[in-house]
Amino acid sequence: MVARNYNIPELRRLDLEHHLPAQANYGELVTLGGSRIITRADGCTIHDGDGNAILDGMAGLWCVNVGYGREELVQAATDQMRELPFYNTFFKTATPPTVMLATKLAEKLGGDLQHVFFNSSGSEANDTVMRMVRHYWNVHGQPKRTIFISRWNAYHGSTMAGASLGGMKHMHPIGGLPIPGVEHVAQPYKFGEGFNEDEEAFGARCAQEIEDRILKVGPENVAAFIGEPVQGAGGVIIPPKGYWKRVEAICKKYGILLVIDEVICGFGRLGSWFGFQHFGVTPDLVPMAKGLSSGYMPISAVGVSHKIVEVLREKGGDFVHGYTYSGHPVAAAVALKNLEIIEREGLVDRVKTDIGPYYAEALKRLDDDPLVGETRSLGLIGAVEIVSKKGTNERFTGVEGKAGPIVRDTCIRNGLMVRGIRDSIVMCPPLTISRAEIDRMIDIIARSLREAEPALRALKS
Ligand code: PXG
Repeated sequence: MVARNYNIPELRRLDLEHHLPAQANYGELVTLGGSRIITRADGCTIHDGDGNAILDGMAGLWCVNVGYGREELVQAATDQMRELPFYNTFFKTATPPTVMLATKLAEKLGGDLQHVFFNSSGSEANDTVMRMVRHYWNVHGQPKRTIFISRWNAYHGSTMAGASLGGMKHMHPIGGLPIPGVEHVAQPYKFGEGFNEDEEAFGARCAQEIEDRILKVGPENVAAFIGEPVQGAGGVIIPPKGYWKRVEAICKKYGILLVIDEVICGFGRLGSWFGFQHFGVTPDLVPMAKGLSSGYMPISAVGVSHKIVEVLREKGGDFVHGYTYSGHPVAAAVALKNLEIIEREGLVDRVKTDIGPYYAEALKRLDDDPLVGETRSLGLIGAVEIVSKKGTNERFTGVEGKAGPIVRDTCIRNGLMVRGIRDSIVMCPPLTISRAEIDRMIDIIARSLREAEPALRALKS
């Protein structure tokens, strides 16, 4: 494709003038003179309007699993738009791609997870979860079961329900959140909160906090526990061995539904179709988005167990919930084709047996860096913790939060897109990334750490 010629300075001016981007500091944007304009992408590389080619270590926003520039996805969208660009699923109607996608997802989810509700975003999926779970308990004769237990630093979206379920403290004041009925407990963040503890003991302690909270609020009031297999936006928090099995057992013990948010971990990221399969647990509901369409179209879904659907069928009446774009046929057609690509190219297995292990080895090259406290990864999601004192988890300012963005900005200047999360940088590249690209990623991070060191050391004063 021939690159279009944009007037970038004018776009940046208009961006400032008219566009309010997501999760931004609008004052800071004015100082910066507007957003970075990304104009095109191919493979694992994005291109900005200033002519920079940037290796996309974040797969867009944790989502472009099959990489950019997939003509097949363009074709799937075009064909579907020609045949039927839109129809809803409200009035006892469905469209072929919607039904076929639900069937495909049921196959991949396996077991009792045989039903699928569609939405357009991960946040909407979690709103659906909240309403469906509370409705289920209500019609199932246990109306007091309304409380959701979640973790601090979890990310479940940006809507009123999504951000409430999430445990990002800085998000809560915006809009007066959390809404009632959400309890937050410890995250299984060993490097940050269990540094000197035995791994399994730390995992057990975090799981115990869930049980303690259930007992505190009364098991008869608890509807569900929700968690990401690996917390993504929270900083790639990989739970200790045994943690998820313990959480599942606690949920079972008190008859609480287990919701596993696969918005980031689903579709191969951890080397399995879903993160819950990697950790060997069985959820009752599974919100998913992002990698479902590799970000080519906005679409999300909630996998729902048959046990829940049986109750809804028997006693649920009208489930008065849904979105105009629930099961959008073009989005569904693109998602179907995306899943076909993931299957045909064996991307899930590639992450598990080839590129995931390669990534883990490559990250270890950073372990000796004086600024690196820990590198960790699972499949193709990883983090580098930045510390002020080697061998500890001490941070540059003495408090959390400043180092990640400094190193991130340096990485971007050096041609690598990463996320800076508090005092870490995280990487979540497309599942198609090559070994050479991973090597380049690690080289850029190593170089950026050196370049950022003076700015980091200056933080201390
Ligand atoms: N659940 C999880 C686990 C997510 O990571 C959502 C739900 C919400 O999805 P939508 O499509 O409504 O955004 C997400 C989204 C970040 C960042 O700062 C992460 C997400 C979204 C925006 C920014 O890394 N994850």
